[in-house]
Amino acid sequence: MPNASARPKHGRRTRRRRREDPARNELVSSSLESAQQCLFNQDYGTAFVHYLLVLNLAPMFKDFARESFRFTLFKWTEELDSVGRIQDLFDCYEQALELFPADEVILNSMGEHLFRMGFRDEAAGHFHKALKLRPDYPEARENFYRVANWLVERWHFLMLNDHGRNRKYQQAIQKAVQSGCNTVLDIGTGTGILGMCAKKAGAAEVYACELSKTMYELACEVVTANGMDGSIKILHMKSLEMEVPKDIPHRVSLVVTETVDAGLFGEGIIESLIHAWHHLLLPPQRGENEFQETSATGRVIPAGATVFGMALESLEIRRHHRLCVSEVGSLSIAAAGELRSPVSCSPEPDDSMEPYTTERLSRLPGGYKPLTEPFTALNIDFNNVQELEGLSSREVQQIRLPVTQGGELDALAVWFQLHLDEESSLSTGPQEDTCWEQAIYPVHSTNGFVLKPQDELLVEVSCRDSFLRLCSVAVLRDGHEIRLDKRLDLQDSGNPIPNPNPNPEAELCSALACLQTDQSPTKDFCMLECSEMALLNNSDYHQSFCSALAKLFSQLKVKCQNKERDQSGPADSADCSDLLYVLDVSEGFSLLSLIAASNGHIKAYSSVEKTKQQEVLKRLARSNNVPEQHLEFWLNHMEDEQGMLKRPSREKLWSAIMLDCVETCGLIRQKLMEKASLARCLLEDGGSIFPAKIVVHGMLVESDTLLLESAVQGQEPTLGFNIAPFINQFTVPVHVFLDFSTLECRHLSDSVELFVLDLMDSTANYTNREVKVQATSAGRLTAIPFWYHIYLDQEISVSTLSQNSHWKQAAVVLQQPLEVRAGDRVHLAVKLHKSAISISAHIENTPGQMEQ
Ligand code: 44T
Repeated sequence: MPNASARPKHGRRTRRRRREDPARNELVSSSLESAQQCLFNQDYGTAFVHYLLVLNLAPMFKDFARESFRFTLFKWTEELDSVGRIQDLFDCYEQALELFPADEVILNSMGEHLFRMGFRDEAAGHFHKALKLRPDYPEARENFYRVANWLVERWHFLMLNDHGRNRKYQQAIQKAVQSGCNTVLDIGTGTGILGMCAKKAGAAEVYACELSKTMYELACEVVTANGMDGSIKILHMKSLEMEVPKDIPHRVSLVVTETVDAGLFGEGIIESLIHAWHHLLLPPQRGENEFQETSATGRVIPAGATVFGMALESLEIRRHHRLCVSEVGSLSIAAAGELRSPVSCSPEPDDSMEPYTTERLSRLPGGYKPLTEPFTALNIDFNNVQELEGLSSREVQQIRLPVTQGGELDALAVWFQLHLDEESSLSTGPQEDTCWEQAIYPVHSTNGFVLKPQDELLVEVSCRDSFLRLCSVAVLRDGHEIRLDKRLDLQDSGNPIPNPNPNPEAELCSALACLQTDQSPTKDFCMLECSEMALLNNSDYHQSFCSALAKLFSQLKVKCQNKERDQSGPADSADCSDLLYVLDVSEGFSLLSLIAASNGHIKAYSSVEKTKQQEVLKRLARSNNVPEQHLEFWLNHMEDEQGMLKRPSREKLWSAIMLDCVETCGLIRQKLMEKASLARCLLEDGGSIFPAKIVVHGMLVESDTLLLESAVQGQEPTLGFNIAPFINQFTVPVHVFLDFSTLECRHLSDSVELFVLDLMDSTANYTNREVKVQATSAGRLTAIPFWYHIYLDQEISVSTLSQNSHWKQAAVVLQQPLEVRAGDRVHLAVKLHKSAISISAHIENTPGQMEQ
């Protein structure tokens, strides 16, 4: 036997590898073959596993197999998605990204899944990465803009542009550090600004934590760019998970934070501070007279807050939170039962309900009427852990408020003063010249009850699940207490509140419907989004549909009768006694299918998905004499959503298809044109899709507000720090959810037609259009707000700008403002990519003017 152990090691290794190679190669090639075969057989799961094996064993095939691998991944994850195997789906993406970490298509697609699942922050991160890899990748760009708009990121621009706020925080931090607080933790650091203030003020140790991945990465970039990467330790975690000494070596003497939302507690500041006092902060200063070294005690900036409230009347709030009409289109909706917006702080706890929504009262369309003076709802000391802990168990506080002006009680509005220290505070009040929104606690059930100046309003203030809750419970009038929170009580007490639906027949139907489904009308309610509620209250919209549908049906009837008359009746000819088929593919809750069906002789398909909402539609069908079999729920019959627009049965074609073309936020719905061309193929001769056409209108404006919300403005560094270029990467060119009627801006032109989307004729569409607009006054052109005229047919249209619209508006904000003089002709290059609009502007006859 030769001396085996004396053999050189590398020789052994080489030989072993050589011996393994054929087997490995064989495995690779047979797996590749299997992958392709499975792909051909549409067995995507197995194909995916084979590809994983191949590409892990033989990375040199990556370029060759990239396209098929992506295709397999997308098909397989689509399947996993449809059967709810979400964890598996994300595992597949993780594995794919391990193989192709810089593949922008995979990153973008994973972002889309994340977004759909509600992980917006992570989704934004993926779209952002995809865009960084390929800045001209339009899909990722469109996705990123949509997500960036969804995130609360806009606040960061507002905050960083709010010089008053920045300076006050800086001064308070500086004072604290100079008085001896030399170890600092910034909770929810965002861009890192407060942590950097502490460092600049001379703090020896600064820590910061941030739970959002996107913001954490941004903070790291900013801190590095400002030369502080060695001196501020940033952690990607929620402060509640932090421990001493694992995450920070010892307790700190100062916590700085601005984790507050419009309702003060919505970002969890109470839990964060209770946890910080127990685990991260040095003990608080004891008595006032007792001297303790500042560096040995802990404190918090802000030191506390005072919360204010006020009752108000606002039609805008009302129409988003309760039903204000008794008829929608041709339908009586008394039998609908109780419909509620998902915002309520009723005494019965319900997880799905937000206790408040937010509005900037100064920009509320139609304004608001204060019904009481502002009152103090709560005082809280952030430096007193017992007080923080006691908040949830505090007794419900009842406040009696004299009504100062008569009106309908629509909401309680809340704002606060944030006391940074003994000297300095910030206010989020509606009168202040600040950008902050107020919290709105809508009132659901006043049944048209009107407050009078001699009344007193009874408001309950409490704190549950660390949310501040305000509830108007009763009105005191002439020594009587009239409850506002319980409808049954109201009826029992025989109080004077009128019934808004004095239709006994409909009431009876409603009662019957409730009996049949064994539901009590007071306990069981159907939840609608605020925008769905506003849609129901939008009479013009439904009336327009009613007229357009009736017109179409009578045209089709005439056409059919003509045909019947002309043809001498072979079996396949039109039979006018046949039902017409109508499909409503609106997103969310829609009554359009029922409105169509109420025309008689129509079979309508609704896309309403939620069981409770379907029940409402069924009840309404019954009470409006629509035969049960004439209303179907499309998605109940569908295995996969892909088949969405397939016709109901082979021999029937759709007479009308209703598409939901504009999102509440003011943007054209994604994939609208694809849906429209699919829908066109499914129409019977003479049938129509609604809308037939959309005309985009816009206007040139100067608006500083829009600039402040879109990017950190000016060349000046923020508090001396270089932050703007980093956060401004998240700038989006299109602003959404605007109220153009109350936007502070100067109009620089009349409104103009920007674009036409013909949904009935795709050949008439273009993706680029040059529009010339005459400036009517001089100013800085900063933005072009836009809205839509939705043409149901050639004559009937609805505008998304109308007063009772459930839509908001959007605006393109130019990267560089353009100085215009009255009379200038401004050229707008309007582009539509998929459903995203972009606009650039330049002035005619001024050579050298840069395009935006
Ligand atoms: N609110 C301004 C500031 N976070 C933004 O991920 C202030 C709004 C404002 N990170 C009225 C008045 C004002 N641990 O990036 C976010 C968020 C992060 C945390 C780690 C935690 N426990 C948290 C909690 C939140 O902090 C950042 C800021 S919170 C967003 C508020 C005059 N309306």
